Amino acid sequence: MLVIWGRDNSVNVQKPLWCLEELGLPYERRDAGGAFGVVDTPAYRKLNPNGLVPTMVEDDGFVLWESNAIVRYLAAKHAPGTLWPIDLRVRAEADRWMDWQNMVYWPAIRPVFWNIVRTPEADRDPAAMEASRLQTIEVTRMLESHLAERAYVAGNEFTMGDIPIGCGVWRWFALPIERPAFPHVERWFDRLAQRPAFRKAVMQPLT
Ligand SMILES: N[C@@H](CCC(=O)N[C@@H](CS)C(=O)NCC(=O)O)C(=O)O
Repeated sequence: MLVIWGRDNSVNVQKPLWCLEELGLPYERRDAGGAFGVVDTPAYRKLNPNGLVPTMVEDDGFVLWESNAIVRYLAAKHAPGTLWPIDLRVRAEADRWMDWQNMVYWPAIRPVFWNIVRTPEADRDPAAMEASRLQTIEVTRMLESHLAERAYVAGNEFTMGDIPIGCGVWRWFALPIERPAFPHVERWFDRLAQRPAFRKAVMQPLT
């Protein structure tokens, strides 16, 4: 059976888990990372030299790491025409927002998320938290204007492009922080929240 290594509270692990739930494929998730350790063992490093989660291992031993690469692979293999757009320009749009989540959105929100969720109150850095909150608002304006004209990030259908940023925006809405209204992002998020796969893999209390 396909195996996903990684703790289920990780934003990057939740991406392939959500994808697999959408696809209805059987898989086994094995705890690794954070308090579970594992990622520094020689056996794990052989699978993933980064010592990070997630790592996917297929039945025949094929190994893949990098969360967005795993989502792309699974979508291309199992869902061409739906999660994996066939039209090159639609697929490029999905790809773009996947990369944007990794390179722009997650670096913006990570400090405030990490301080609130993973750092004891006495050790938090209020200046870094505030800078991160403001930076997340700034970058979310891009998503807001993009979603003003389409239902999902790559057009009017749900695709793999919605998966990484959906995982990120769940954290934004779940954090106890002040946020301006982003009506288009909220409407898009409400659509995602109607998907059982998203609720199961992602919309869980932040830990
Ligand atoms: N670019 C990598 C980043 C992976 C990553 O940073 N994973 C974090 C969890 S979100 C991790 O493994 N942290 C160390 C740990 O959990 O022990 C990806 O998208 O897969």
